Amino acid sequence: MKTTQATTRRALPEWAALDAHAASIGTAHLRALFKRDRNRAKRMTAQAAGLFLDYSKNRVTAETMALLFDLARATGVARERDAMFRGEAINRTEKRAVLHVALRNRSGKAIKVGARDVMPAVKAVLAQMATFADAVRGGAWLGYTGKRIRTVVNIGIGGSDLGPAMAYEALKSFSSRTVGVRFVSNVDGTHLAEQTRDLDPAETLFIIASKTFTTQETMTNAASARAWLLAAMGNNAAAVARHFVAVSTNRVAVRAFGIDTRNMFAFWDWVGGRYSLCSAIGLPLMVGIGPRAFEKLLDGFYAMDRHFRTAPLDRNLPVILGLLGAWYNNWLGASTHAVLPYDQYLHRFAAHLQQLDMESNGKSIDRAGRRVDYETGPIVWGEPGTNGQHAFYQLIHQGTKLVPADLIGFCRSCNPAGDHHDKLMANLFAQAEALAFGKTAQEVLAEGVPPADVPFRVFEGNRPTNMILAKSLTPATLGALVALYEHKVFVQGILWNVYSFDQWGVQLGKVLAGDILKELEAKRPRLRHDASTNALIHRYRAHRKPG
Ligand code: G6Q
Repeated sequence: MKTTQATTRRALPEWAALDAHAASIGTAHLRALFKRDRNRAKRMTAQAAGLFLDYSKNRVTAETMALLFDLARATGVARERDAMFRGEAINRTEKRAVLHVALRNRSGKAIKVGARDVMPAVKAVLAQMATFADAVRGGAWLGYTGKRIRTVVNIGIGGSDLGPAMAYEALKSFSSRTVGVRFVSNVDGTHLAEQTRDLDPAETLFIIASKTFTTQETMTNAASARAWLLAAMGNNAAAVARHFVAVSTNRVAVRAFGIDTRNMFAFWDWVGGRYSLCSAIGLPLMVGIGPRAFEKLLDGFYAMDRHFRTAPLDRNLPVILGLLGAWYNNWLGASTHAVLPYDQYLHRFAAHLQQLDMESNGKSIDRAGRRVDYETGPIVWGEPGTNGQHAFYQLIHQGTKLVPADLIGFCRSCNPAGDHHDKLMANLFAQAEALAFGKTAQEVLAEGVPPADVPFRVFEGNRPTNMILAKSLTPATLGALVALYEHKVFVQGILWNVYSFDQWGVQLGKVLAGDILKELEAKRPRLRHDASTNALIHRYRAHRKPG
């Protein structure tokens, strides 16, 4: 493979400068940093697309940031970003362009893959989605027996599930309460069974969402859903066309399933699964919130795209977050990154980011095909506040591990009731403050705590957080927020010199599962696995029948 980045990252003088800097500042306490620089809280902020970022509670100085921006320049972050927006085939291991930005390009300008402008096709699919969503929401789309559709069930997995499932939950306050949307992803039959057990097939419509239309989980669930429908429709195959639509790039397989290809919503190989929320993969979300709100979501994505493309590096939110993440990951020894939204509607946000980040940058081979000798993507996780505070925050406050965290909050609640929101926000601000500044032994003693108990009550502090604040959780805000993280992941992929847009690591397990499935189904299989796998398969075969 042609190498674009011949120098290893460690050999860059800008990397070495950060090594030296980390040795000197690594242990500096946020208490001291705030004391030393009275303008810090004002200076270390940036905003774009309705999002305000306060990054002052990070273990960095102005010099750290300057060195990090030098690294961004040295690794060509701006150059690579521009190549993505130009439609170059930057996904080199799969020889594809990476153009999720075209899906929300609201500029009216062309975006080309090769010589072809992709915008007419993007707009045509969005229009087709809007017509369909309006028909389902308005009751014009009827089931086979003439009943209105009351529930849409999206069947997909990974990128064809997590984005729309997260966003539907996030934007529930904007959603129709007459047409519900559910999501089925797991090949575990329990998922489909539980999501359909209280539904009337005559009022249910399935969206089969699969880029390839070959994914084992999705095709298995789709076949069972079809059987469930047909059992209620007297096995009349003609019912399928009124109860199934498809989102896919594979027209032949969609037709073979029995779906009318007029009810197929296309997308393209330059849309990666985990970056596909703004494509037809967003169809269940559009049914839920309606085409107008979906457009606002696209506006939010676009506003952040424009910011990422045009803002100087030192005021560029995705660049700042990407660099801070790298600072902890590569120089301060942190191996995880927590995302803690203070909004119940964002309860699936971390799950979406987990795929976005870990599937993109969970790589150990650099763009020249060498094993990296530095850390790459972190373990991403999180839960909404305040729930997490009563569970795992203990470790963040007083454990031995450094856990940098993003805290996300909204000034207005979607459900204002009494003083709930002030209490929620008080917790958000309090956590950031406590994590950063902690509580010293003297402060604990001054509270009258017996000296023997003091060590247990001390909070070291110096736990870094980014605070992201927005006015309220709207479709536009959500779009900006997701785009912020998408571009952060992009920036980090460049810093670490890995290909962020492939996911070969998913392959091996898929192939082995296919082989083992045959062995589970065979009468007398000859197992040739390792001793442990063979024994487990035997055990399962012996015990799978009840009785
Ligand atoms: C995402 C990955 C992966 C993919 C699923 C579903 O970036 O490529 O999560 O989305 O494996 O694939 P299909 O859409 O082809 O069913």
